Parts: sequence; C-alpha cells; structure tokens
Amino acid sequence: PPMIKLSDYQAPAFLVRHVDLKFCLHPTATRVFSRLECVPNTGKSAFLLNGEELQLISVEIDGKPLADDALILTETTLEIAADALPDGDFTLCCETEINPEGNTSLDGLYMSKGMYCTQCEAEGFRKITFFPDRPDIMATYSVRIESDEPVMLSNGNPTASGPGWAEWHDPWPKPSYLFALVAGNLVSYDDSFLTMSGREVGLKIYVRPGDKHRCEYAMDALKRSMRWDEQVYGREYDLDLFMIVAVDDFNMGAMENKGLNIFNSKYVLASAEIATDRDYELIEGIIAHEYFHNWTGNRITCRDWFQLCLKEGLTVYRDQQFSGDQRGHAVQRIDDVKMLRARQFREDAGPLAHPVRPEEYIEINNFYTATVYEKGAEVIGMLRTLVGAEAYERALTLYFQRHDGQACTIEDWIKVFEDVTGTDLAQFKRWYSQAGTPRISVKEDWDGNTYMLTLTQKTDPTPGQPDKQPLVIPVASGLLGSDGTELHSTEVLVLDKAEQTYRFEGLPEKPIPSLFRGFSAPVIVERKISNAERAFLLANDTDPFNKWEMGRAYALDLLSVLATDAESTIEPDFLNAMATLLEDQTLDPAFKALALSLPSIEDVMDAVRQGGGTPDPMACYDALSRLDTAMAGRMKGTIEQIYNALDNDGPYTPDPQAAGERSLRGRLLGLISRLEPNVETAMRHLAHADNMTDIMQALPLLIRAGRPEAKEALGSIYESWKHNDLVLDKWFAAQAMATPPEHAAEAVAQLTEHPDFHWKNPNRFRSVIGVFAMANVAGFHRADGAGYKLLTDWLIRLDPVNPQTTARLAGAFETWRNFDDGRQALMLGNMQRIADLKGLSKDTGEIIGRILE
Ligand code: HT7
Ligand code: ZN
Repeated sequence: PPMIKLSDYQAPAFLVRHVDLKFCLHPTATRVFSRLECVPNTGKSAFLLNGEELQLISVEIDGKPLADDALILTETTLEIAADALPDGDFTLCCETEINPEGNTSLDGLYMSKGMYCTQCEAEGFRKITFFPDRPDIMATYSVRIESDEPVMLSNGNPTASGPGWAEWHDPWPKPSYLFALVAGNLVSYDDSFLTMSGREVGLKIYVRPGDKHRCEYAMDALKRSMRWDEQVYGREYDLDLFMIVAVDDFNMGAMENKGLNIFNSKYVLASAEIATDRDYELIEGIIAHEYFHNWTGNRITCRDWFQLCLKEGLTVYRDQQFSGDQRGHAVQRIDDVKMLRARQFREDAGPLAHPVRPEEYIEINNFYTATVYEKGAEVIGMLRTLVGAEAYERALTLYFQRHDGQACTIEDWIKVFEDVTGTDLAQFKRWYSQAGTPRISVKEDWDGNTYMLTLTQKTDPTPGQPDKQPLVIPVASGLLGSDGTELHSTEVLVLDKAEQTYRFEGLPEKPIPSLFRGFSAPVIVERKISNAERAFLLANDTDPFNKWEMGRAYALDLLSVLATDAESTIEPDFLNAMATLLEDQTLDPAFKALALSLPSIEDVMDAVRQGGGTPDPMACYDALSRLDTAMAGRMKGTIEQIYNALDNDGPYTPDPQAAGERSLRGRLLGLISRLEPNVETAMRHLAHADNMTDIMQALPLLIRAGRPEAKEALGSIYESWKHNDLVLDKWFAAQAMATPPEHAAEAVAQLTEHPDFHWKNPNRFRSVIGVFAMANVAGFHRADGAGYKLLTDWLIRLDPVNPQTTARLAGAFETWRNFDDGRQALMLGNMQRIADLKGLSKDTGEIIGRILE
C-alpha cells in the first residue's frame, strides 16, 4: 500500500459548498443519493472522488448522465475526466448502494444490534458515497432519511419529519469525517441548556430502551462541560440541539460528529451497580472531550490528517484542564502523567515512535496514538507554561477569531502564539516534528554561596530520525532548605540548548532541588539522587506531583534491586516513609491512594533495563508482590484501622471526594489481602458491596488468591448480570487481568470458549484478549510463549473482520526488543505469522511492518 506523505499535500482541485444526501435504509441494500454543489478551486483538472465498498448505480453532472469514457472507477476511487466537467460550478449527483449489515469493520455505515450507525473519522465517509473525502473540504449538509425505524438522526437541526422519513440540516460547514447518521429503536433522556447569550439548547442522550435510567451522570457531565467551555474559553454552543447516542459496537471511545456525538456505550451509561468510579471519571472526561471538539476540531478543523494533533492535542489538553477543575489538579496531573508514561513513553521508546505531527503514514487510523493525543496535549501545556496563562488566553481568542470555519495546520496554530507574544517559536515547533522522549541529566555545584544547576538534554534516535536537535523545555523548579522550607519558590527555567547552567545566588545552604514540578515537560529526568533525598522530598516537597514522584522513584529503586536479587532486603526507611504518608492527616485520600500505590510492572521492567539488566517479567511480578507485602506488614495495624474508618454506610455517590475515599480504601484492601492467605477481608468487602467499585476492588484479589470463593463470586455476578454487556465486559476483564501469570494463558483461552465471548464486538475482544496482553504482563510474557500464541491466533482471526481493532492490539508486540533472546524469538515468530498472512489488512500490515523494521 502507498505511503502518504505530508510533503505531497496539494490543495483540492474542487471544493464542495453544499451536500444533499438521501438515505433509503435497508440492512443489506441501503441506497444513498448524493447531490454535491461543486466549485473549481485550482484550475482545470480531473475530479477525484474516494469510494470504497460501494456499488455505483449512477452518476450525473448538472442533470446529465456521464459518458462511460468520462469515468475511471477503481476499488477506491472514481475519477471524472477534466473535459467532462463544465468550466464553472456544477452539481454532481451519485446513486450508490451499500451493505450496512455486511460492514463488520465498524467504519462507514454499519449495524450494531439492529441499529444503523456511522463512523466517518478518518476515512469512513467514502464507504457511504463517492466524495472527495478529505478534511479540507468543508460543506453544509442537508440529509433525508427514509426507513421504518422509530428514530432517525443526523447532524445539525431537525427540519421536518413524517411517518417513515426525517430531514436534518446542518448550517455549519464541516468536513465529511464529521457526518453522522443513526436510526433505530432508541429512547432519549432529555434536558436543556441555556447558553451564555440566552439561547435554549435541547440536549438528548439516545440509548436503547431499558438504559434510560443510566444517563443522568452523562447528562450532568455534558452540562458542566458546556458551562465550563463558556466560562474558561468563551465558547458557546452553536445549534438548537446537541445529541449523544450510545452504541455497543464501536472501535474507539466516542466520536465528535457535529451535533450528534456517537459514543461507545461504556462511556455513557452509568449507575452505582454497573459502573466503577473510574468509569464515572472516564465518562466525565470523554463527554467533555467530545463536546470541546465542537470548537477545537469542528468549527476549526484540520487541513489534512497529518495535522491531527491540532484538534486532538488541544482537545485532550482542554479536557484535562476541565477534569482538573472538577476533581483537583494534583490527582488529575498524576493520573495523566501515569497514562502518558505507560502509553506514550513506551511508544516513543520503540519501533512505533513518531512525531506529534507525523510526516508519513500508510493507514491514518494507526496514528490515533498516545503521541498525537497525549504528547500533543503536553506540548500545549508547555506552550502555556512558557508564554503564561494570560498570553495563552489571548492566543486562543485570536485562534478562534482568525480561523473559525477553516481547515488549519500546526503553522496556523503556532502563528497565533507568535503574533500574540511577539516571539519566534521556530525552535519550540520542533516538539511537533521530533520524535522521542528527551533525557535530562542534572549536575549540581555549590560553592558555599552560589548554587549552580547544570541541565543537559539528549534525545535518542528514533525510526527515521537518527539525529536530534535541542528542544525548548520548560523546567518548573523550586529549591528547598534542609528543614523543608522553600528557599526559592517555583520558577520556570528555560532549557533550549544541549546544556545550560542556572545560577542561584545568596542561598544560606546547599539547597535540595525540586525539578520539573507538576511534570512541566514530557521528559525523563536522569538524576542520580540518594534514597535519603527522595525520602526528604517525599516528606517535604510543596509540589504534590513531585511528592508523589519521589515516592515512585524510591519504590522503583528498591523494586529494580528486588527484581534482580530476590534475596535482597527492603530498606525500612521506605516502609517508614509510606507509613508516615498513610498517617498524614493533611493529605487528601485520593492523593494518598496514588502515593501508596506501587509502580506498574512495566515501570519495574524499565528500571531493570536502566540498570543494564534484561528484565524477567515473572521476577518483576514477584518483586512487586514482595514490596507490597512488606508495606502491608509494616503498616498492618494502621491499615486496618483506616480501612474500617473509611467504611461508608451511606448510599453510593460518584463525587470526587467519595471516590477518593473509596480508592484509598481499595488500596488498603489490596495491602490487607497480602497478609491474608484466605483473603477474609476481601471476601467481606465483596459480600457487603453495593456498588461496582467495591466489587471490582475485591474480585481480582479473590481471583489472584486462587480462592474457590472467586468461582462462586464470578458465578453469582454472571447470573445477576448476564444480560448487561458492560458488566460482562468487567467480568471477563477481571479474570483476564488477575488470574496468576503461571496459568493465565490457559484461563484466557478458556474464556474465549465462553458463549458470551462475542469476539466481533470490540469491547468484548478488548476485555479478554486486550486486557490479557496489556494488563496481565507476566502472564502474556510467559517464557513458553503461550501468551504470544494466543494473542496472535486471535489477531489473525479478527483482522479480516475488524482491521482497526486488530492493528491497535498488535501494538502489544511493540516492546519485543526489550526482552531476552528466547522471548524475542517467540514474539518474532508470531509476528511473522501475521506478516505472512494472505490478504492482511493495511492497518495491521503497517503496524507489524513498523515493529519488525
Ligand atoms: N476524533 C475521534 C477519533 C476517531 C474515532 C472514534 C471512534 C471510532 C473510530 C475513530 N477513529 C478516529 C475520537 C476523539 O478523539 O474524540
Ligand atoms: Zn478527540
């Protein structure tokens, strides 16, 4: 398949001003009639339209059928010869037939449990009708839907309807990837919102009958998002109606189609008994994210898909700001950084590394990555840190004013900041083009009066980028005295050379630096620092992020030793520091839960590698168990006391305070269970659970302990919830994640035999195969290769059905070079099996190809 390159971008030969669509819906033979109002844009040339899996019935220009020799039809395009086109504007009418039921890729128009729905980002519209399917073609749309379905929806405002038909009009020009259509037997949960200029907007969440009582939280999150965007960014909603539809079969989390967001049901539906606190948090964040796209993505869109971070990085940054305002910035930042490190740092360090703005791709769906999204958001956070909050606000105002209604580039984005601040941001812009995570080394000098801090930056080569240039890195730093007082409060140092020295004069003593406060840049800090200093900062740093960071660094230091020498002893100072933290009355429970949690197994494996070793996943798993057990032993009495005190008899509420207390209680339950071979407390926790959070805290502990009671609990949860897919997903996931690594592959293989393992449903596939490969790390990497074989067998089966989801999960192999020779050979052999498949999708082919390169 061809490589698409940013450097090949050309303006479209024709623009489309308006689109009329008529759909006569049928599960296997839907007719689509399109009428495009076209305008020449770059001089006389052929008109190239995209079209895939379409049956062409007819084409007309200005009401006249085209001669056969004026058309070239291929598997993926329809080309109309230049001399068959009039000189000025023209209308192009096409009739096509498509098969929604046969569309298992969940891209284009497809069916989910009898309901019609669409997914057009990035290139799904071309599976609906012939169209120049590129985001720089922005048009208004009028849509008529004909079918017997009780509910028929499309973008914009409803204009008319009658028995068997409905019409919609979207007055805002939009790219085709934002088109949406939904039809089916749905009910709506309704509310309204009064905008800042006093307009009343109807709000509707469409779900299947029976789910209406689970929409309240999503609706509340939507109204809070709408208000927040008005108050913080001055952005008002722009249609009379805002709709969300929950769909069970969906490749990703949600989609921001204009006025008609389509969501994976798991990010809409919530009630105490089916959703965990984490689900509530994700629902809030994703509702906000999709809503915020209305301005950052829809009103101002991307010129081409290389600019994806323009909308995604900015929208992630905005949803993180929102969630911080709702839930507390310290905990939000720690959660965001944990995610960034787990997914984006991993990507940046391996064969799939690419810049925030990639320069080439085979399949754009493979570039909806942690780098584009999460690193893209970090880049915006750094820009805001560097220019200041006030200039950021002015730049954003200018961005909305200057570019409303346009399809833009990263150059346009940078230019508004340059114009507002009068500074040249050319060097900063390297963050968009240079892949890899910079490593920062730190050197300190103290002459009795002046403290000198020397920072060095270095970025390792990444695929296609052997040489790296210095980046502009904001280093938010403070200095502490030996009594814990702040000798120098937070200041942003700007590191923009390979090496730089910063001087601090007139200090009474050699300070202890607290660097990259709030994680002010997405870098790896390589600072040789003693555990005593880590313990000091853990106890004294005024920056909550770095306080957490120091506990993590201390734990990682011990874990990397334990993972290579199982006999080594555990420093009592670490255990004492954790005990002090647990008893600290000034810290909030959600923060405590994070600070008392140990790093992930991947973090431990990385730490072993940093120390020059090759990590054994099982030894890393055991090291975590040992340190966890030692912590539990050291804090035994206190843990139980605080665990009991956190028992809340009141009804479940999903608010951040209650959720924070539950997360601390869950962490303490995990510690208590380390000391109880019969996991009595976890059994009681489960028996008294009146909400899914409590169930999901206890259940994995029973599974991990291999207790027969786990089977009983799983049986009774299954019986109660076998008709609820979202609960069943958790039921499957708990087993795939918590089954001890030694026999996880067999247990997961058995789960795939379960009659409810509907593998064509992405949520179900991910909750079994995805969770096993990504969250049961020691089980997946079992030395005999059973985990690799299981994943590969399933990827081979899924690829022809759903390439997008297959390609995403094939990323489980991206770290293959980090392992010992035996595991490398096993992973390589399995990847080769995929690569050799006849008819392999370009999605999976590209991912495996890049991993193997
Ligand atoms: N902009 C959307 C990204 C997306 C997507 C969503 C659902 C299914 C397939 C998809 N491909 C790309 C989601 C977002 O970032 O908000
Ligand atoms: Zn998005």
